[in-house]
Amino acid sequence: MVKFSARLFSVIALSLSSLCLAAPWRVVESYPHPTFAFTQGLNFHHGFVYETTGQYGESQLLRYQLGDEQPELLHRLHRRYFGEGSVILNNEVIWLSWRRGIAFAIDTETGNRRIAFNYDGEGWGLAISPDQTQMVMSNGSDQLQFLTTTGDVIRQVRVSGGARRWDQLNELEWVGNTIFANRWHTQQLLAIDATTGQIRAVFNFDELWRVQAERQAINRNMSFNGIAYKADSNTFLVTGKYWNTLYEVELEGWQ
Ligand SMILES: [Ca+2]
Repeated sequence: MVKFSARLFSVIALSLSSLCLAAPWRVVESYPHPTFAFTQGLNFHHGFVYETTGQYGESQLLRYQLGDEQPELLHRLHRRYFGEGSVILNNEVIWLSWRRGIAFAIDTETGNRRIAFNYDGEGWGLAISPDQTQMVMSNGSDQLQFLTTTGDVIRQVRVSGGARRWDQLNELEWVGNTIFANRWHTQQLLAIDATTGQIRAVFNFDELWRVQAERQAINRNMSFNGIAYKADSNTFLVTGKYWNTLYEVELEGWQ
């Protein structure tokens, strides 16, 4: 494990035109992250990270423990599918396939695959409610769609806060009545009221992106993405596409 420099413990201030939603975060630990992983879905379950990745021909379901250098490959999608976000439901990983409209279910023991359900439009991020009765899906817009666990649409909410448009919603995580959302091509993490869609807090992770840019030959597609709740410590795991580091962070001011 890599010990972290003290400068990242500083609070990051973000000025928003009409809002004061910037919220503090700090790194408490850092771990290796596979640099071949175009991170789309990040989950933490029974001591393991379950990560789904994207790109045609490179979409994989990985499993590893914090600190592991070599992830276990549970499943690889055919090259016609572009993997996206995922959740864990019972003993399966439910995994979106971007524009294909298919949510796959991968058995975490056998790696076997079946079709869980079909969806309309694009599938980007996915999260499951704490009571495991509903899912929420993003599609790259500023809308969040709530689904039953079998894929039926329950309702749709527009994410809002101030005058600006909060589109490009990507990877998701659901904690209590808050939905956390990455935004594609930004280093922002939003904390959103699950009932109303109102943004409660914005965490700006530009500082982590700069650290990664010093460690790796980083480019614009290596966006901050991936958020998983670690309930035992009330912390969050975050990373970015192709980053070599997975960070464990504390988030404040979102409840
Ligand atoms: Ca997640």
